[in-house]
Amino acid sequence: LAAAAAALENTITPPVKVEHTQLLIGGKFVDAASGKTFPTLDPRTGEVIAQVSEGDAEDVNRAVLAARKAFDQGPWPRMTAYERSRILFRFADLLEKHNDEIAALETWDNGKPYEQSAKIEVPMVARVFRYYAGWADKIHGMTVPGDGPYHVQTLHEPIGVAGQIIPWNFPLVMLSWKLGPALACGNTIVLKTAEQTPLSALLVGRLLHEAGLPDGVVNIVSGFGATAGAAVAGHMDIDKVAFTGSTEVGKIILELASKSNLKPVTLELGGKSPFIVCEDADVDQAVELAHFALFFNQGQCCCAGSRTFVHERVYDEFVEKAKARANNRAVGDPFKSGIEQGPQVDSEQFKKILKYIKHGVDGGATLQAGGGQLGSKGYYIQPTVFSDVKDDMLIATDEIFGPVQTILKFKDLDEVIARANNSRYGLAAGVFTQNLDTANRLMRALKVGTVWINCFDVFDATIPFGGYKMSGIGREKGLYSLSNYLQVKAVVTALKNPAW
Ligand code: TXE
Repeated sequence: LAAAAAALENTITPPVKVEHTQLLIGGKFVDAASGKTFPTLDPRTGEVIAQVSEGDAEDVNRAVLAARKAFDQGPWPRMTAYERSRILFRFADLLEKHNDEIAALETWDNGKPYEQSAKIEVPMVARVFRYYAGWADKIHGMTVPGDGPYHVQTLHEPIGVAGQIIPWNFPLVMLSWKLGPALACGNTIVLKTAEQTPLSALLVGRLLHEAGLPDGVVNIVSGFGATAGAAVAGHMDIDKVAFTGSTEVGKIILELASKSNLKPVTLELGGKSPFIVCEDADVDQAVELAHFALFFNQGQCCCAGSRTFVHERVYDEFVEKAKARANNRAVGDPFKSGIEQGPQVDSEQFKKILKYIKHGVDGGATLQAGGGQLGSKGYYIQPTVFSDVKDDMLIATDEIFGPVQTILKFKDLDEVIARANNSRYGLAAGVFTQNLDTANRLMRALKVGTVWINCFDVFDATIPFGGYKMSGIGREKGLYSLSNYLQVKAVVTALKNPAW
């Protein structure tokens, strides 16, 4: 750890220039109406990367006007679905062409390892857009056998102007899950990025236009939640809102939607996902997968396997090996090759995580590894492992959203099912077993939106994702997300001569 901390003193210069810092409205980069800007910070140092235009309610209004015009009068919903699909395919090609530049911006703003941005996330974003490009010309209604002398059909129409509010943990991946289906269905969009990570979306916004997207179809407003975000959720002329973020803010979004125009809402919120290691597990493999399930992306995953339940028969061995694995985790400047963990995104998250680590220690859990800041600048946290965690400790009930693994012991399946389900969240679960009956039982009993069996964080564009309980409403990705962005219109035509 001392060597890792010392290495943090030399900050690597990111291999990219920041080109876009203004809002993207009506196909043009423009200043905020107020002229205000806010700094976006490098999580490695806390230093300013760039000043970014700070959108507020007035800018959201401008963006909605542009999106409304593009929807009501522009070519996007009117062109053939095949043309829309070709623009999205061209955009995916441009993402690949600019892969390294986009990845560098993402890492600079967010702190995640560059190799993760460049080899996993930007390629995944291109894949998501290709997936939805493929759907664009396969979205259609049905002919329905009505009861009377009528020809009954359904038209699947775009909803109109979609408002989308995204978080900072996967800025571009979240953008793709939201823009992909909305665009394939022919909607226009006002996207509010997270205030911590505004940069990559602006570059990608330019590429969308280079690919041929008409002006006003995608408008990007950087800014804060209480101003720009609330203006999106409460807007009278936005027809749908999709949000990913905290459960607390998810409730505010629903309220703003209901108090304004009752726009439909999809929410992807927090989690406290169980990762269950059964007695037949190969302990080495289970340790590695549980480690990945929690520590991936600095632990900043809504679906992180943040309650590691381990069967008593393998518990002691598991704890020893989990501790060793955490102590071996490569933490450092995310631009350095071979780094597994960079800094947390900002000082707020950093302080929140340290507060939970203190709760863990004060609450009587056993600190096996880590437990504090790494180095003295930026927002790096030592990979931390707690054992002897009890269900009612705050570290076992709350979303920590950081590199803190909590290990709990269990005796049998009935018990672990009840304890795993005893959470206000229901986003995901991991199950590690070689026993088919155990896997079958757990996959049905767990009240969560995704169960990963002998794997974790598998996120194809094709697989629906979303939560039970307070983890959200609706599903993103896959076929399921298209219905979030479509209206179904029933058309009933009287038949003059029903006989033939
Ligand atoms: O989330 P917020 P924060 C969880 C995680 C994290 C905690 C707080 O536990 O520690 O939330 O993070 C916008 N009206 N997740 O504060 O505030 C905001 O600008 C409209 C889980 O960053 O929910 C940003 O764009 N919008 C999560 C987005 O909401 C508002 C990912 C998310 O920010 C708003 C992130 C308002 N009143 C955090 N207030 C996941 N599910 O992956 C804020 N926003």
